Amino acid sequence: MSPREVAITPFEGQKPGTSGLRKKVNVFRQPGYLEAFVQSVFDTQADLRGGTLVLGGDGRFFNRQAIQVILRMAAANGIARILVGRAGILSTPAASAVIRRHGAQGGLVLSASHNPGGPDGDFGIKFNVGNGGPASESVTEAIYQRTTRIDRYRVFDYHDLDLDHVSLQHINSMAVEVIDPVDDYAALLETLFDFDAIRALIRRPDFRFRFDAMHAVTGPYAKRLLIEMLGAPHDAVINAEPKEDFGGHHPDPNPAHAEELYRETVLEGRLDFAAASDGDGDRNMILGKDIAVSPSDSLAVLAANATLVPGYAKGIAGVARSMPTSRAADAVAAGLELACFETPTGWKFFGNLLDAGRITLCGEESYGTSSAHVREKDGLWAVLFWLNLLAAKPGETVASLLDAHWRRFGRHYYSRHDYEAVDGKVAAAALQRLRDALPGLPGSRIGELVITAADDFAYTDPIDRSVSTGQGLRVVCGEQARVIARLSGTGTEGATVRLYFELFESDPAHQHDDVQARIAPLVDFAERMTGLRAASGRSGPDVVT
Ligand code: VG1
Ligand code: CO
Repeated sequence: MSPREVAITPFEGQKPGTSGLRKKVNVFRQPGYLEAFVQSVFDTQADLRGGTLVLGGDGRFFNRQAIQVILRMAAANGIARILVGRAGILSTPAASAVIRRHGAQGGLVLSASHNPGGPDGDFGIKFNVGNGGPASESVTEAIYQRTTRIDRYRVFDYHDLDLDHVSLQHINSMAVEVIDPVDDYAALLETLFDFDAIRALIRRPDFRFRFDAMHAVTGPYAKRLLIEMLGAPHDAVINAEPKEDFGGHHPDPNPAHAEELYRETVLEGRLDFAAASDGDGDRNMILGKDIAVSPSDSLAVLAANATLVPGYAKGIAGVARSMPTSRAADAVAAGLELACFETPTGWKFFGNLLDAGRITLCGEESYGTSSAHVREKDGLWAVLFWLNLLAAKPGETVASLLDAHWRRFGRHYYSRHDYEAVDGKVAAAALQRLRDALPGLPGSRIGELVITAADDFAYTDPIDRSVSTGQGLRVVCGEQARVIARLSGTGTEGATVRLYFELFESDPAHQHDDVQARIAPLVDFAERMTGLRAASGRSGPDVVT
């Protein structure tokens, strides 16, 4: 059998954003669109030829069709072996684990994460490299450059493979191994946590616990880990059936989209511990009775208590957080004399630090936390970590753990305000107003707070010295506060403006105030500087987390 070459012309805008190429399903269904991007990956990533590629996705609409196309193209492009998750399923952290465990040269992860799915929803594709993590900016840029010149793709004419059973099949000489999507991942997590202690906690009748898989990819993973391996009751995992359209919801684990779980746990106090994960299983939301854990605080708490967990008992090398993530982790790093790094938004920026052993834990304010066990953020890992902490500290609750943490390290009040689907020009102009004002801001005040620095964040990778500019506007009031503004790089409609607010409080007597009330002066300042609400005709943000 010889491959067929199909002539195509380049598609505009195949530039990966914060996390891969994300577009409306309709865009991806244009003839040749998916193929043009995938061929650009194969054309630029020479070590895939003769190598192993991992393939799977979050199960959203178009996942199965895309996988069949990629299999036929991979065979035509000289890939020797493909590991594909059964039914085309691999959560993002599981894909990372599989790449690492099987020494693959890379992986294609099909997901638009928390973006809605279905025929009118979003689809996405991301290339991960041999360390299991998202490709660096230089790699995605090379892929993008190739998409602007692509003139053909290579494919075998071959029937669809049966992906619903673990099996070994072939397309020409390429081996296609359909693997259990959970096995490698579950085996890896078992090496990190004290499963016996967690089992004992989960079985306690007074420990009311629930995990919401949001009809997304984590259902099978949560069932295996939480129910089969850790003995949780069957009804502890809800919405466990992955659906192509996520049941019509945003599979986004935050108080706005996991509304019911939030109400029952935080507002009504009917559960002691609740958690949710996103479309592709890399995000996590942690809730306790009467309290929601801010993702920035979650990273800080995990870092401060890591040695209680077997996988980290020997201590952690350091922590990293994305720039907009609150400096709660920095406070822990300073207190425990750990290295601490600030990177741009997006998991790809943690890869070099993890590979070099400079950090063990890392996280983002967007409900993402993980460690050196994989090169992606990992939702269920964070859930097991919290459960392990609670198991290791009998008598403590989520609320008491946070309380003790704030007393020791201070509290960073934190909130993110998203303005979604704003007209692109309006959004750009609003950010430009702030950007223009930055040089004049140091020395001026926001109420009592004095602005000490204001800039457009640029990052020099400490390992490979690569430079990334334009990573978000930040206004800093010493250790006291920050206001940050940036444009989302994952949306598919108009522009999403993210405003981030952080305020430090060291006095335990004032660590239990209303978050929005405390940051209100910062919110007013952001509006004065950007004019975003006025220009976009909005009375407030679409989503507050
Ligand atoms: C968002 C988050 C960022 C995260 C990215 C991918 O990006 O802010 O922290 O890494 O999504 O996460 P942006 O550019 O829209 O702000 V996921 O779970 O959507 O792959
Ligand atoms: Co995700």
